[in-house]
Amino acid sequence: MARSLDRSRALQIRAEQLIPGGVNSPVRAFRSVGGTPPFLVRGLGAHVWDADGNRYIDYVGSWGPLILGHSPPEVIEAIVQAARNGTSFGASTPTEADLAELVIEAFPAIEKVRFVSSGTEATMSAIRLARAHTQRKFIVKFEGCYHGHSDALLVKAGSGVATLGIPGSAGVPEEFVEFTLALPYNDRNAVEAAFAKFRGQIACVIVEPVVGNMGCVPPRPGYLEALREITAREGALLIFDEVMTGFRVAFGGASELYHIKPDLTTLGKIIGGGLPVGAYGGPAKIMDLVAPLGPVYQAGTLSGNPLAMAAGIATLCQLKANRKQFYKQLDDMAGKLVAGITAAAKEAGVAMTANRVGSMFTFFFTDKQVTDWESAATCDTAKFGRFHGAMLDAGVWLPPSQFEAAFLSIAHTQGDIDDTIAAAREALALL
Ligand code: HOZ
Repeated sequence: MARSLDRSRALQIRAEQLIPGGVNSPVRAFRSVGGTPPFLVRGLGAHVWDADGNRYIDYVGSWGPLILGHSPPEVIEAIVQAARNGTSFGASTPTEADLAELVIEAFPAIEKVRFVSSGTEATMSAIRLARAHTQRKFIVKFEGCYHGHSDALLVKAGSGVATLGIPGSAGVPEEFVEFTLALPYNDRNAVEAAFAKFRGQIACVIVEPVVGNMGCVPPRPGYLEALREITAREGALLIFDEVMTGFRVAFGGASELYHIKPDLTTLGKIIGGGLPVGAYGGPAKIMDLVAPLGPVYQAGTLSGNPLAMAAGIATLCQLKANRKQFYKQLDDMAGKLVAGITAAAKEAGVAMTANRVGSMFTFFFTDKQVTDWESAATCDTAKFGRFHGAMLDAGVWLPPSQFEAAFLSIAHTQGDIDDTIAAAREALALL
């Protein structure tokens, strides 16, 4: 039965008069799936509630940060305690080094780390640093990967850009992206060819080691190793954008899972425990090029914000305390969920390909294997939209885009998984 969304509808109408599209980030507008975006007012554990009182099992988790679920008591307590001492100083505070220590311990490739306020800032700053270090101009990114909305990286990007079918962005002059090479993901030969064509000119290769922003797309066996080998051979830096995968696919992110040591790593989402944090890090000899030690400028009033540091520390301490069991449980539960929905699609005769790495996953409405943007783009997005709407009606909150990954948290129970599979069975039967 369809839910009442009267309050959300009224809130959307008001917001649209004040905020472009009524949203502060485009995918939230539900443009590609249709329907009224429910306005959320509360989250607890694996569940969220909208302004009309409808409850949903949440598989967005704030787009990844909420690996512990909503409002975990330890994190909330840490935020409240920090807030009592002041919310921002624009000066150094002791907890910045505490979070830095946790990050450095988890990522052996990082000797020094700089905190910023978003993933966009992290990737933009890492690119600047790579260019300064190598004294080269070109950068390589991959089609369907999304590294935030800075000018140089908005080329053939995933996430909202792919969702809305925007090829790049108005307002970005061609000249600003003339040094950005966008290549197909999972294709070693394309990278070799680019390095052959632009020999000695490519500063870095930036990659989501497991893509989350065209939906979840894992690397082919040997692909990340190839990127490592080629960049090392050619004197370019390899940047792993682990904003989504860091502390998600393993405690030490994709670098740990695939045993690769990138030169620079960007982080976000989980390290902020639900508050706005990004980070970039790498060897001291490269990081020390950043001001005030070196000539690469990057700054921010809210960088290293004490509330965000507190939330991040509380979250990472939870993950670290029981990491083996924690990631195994996430993997098992996500495996059951994906297997159940895949079986339901088969029963219903719906062409669907599920991709999963640990607790990030996507149900692609296509009969093709999804390994890159070309294959992701074969999806029947209209069918996905109908599935998404039916799941919402049944109380399941999935990302409102075919080209975004879903996330499971440690708060999801077997009951949540069973209810989600049952909802999917009904939704798929209706397609
Ligand atoms: N582009 C974000 C996920 N990849 C969505 C951010 C948001 O709407 O909060």
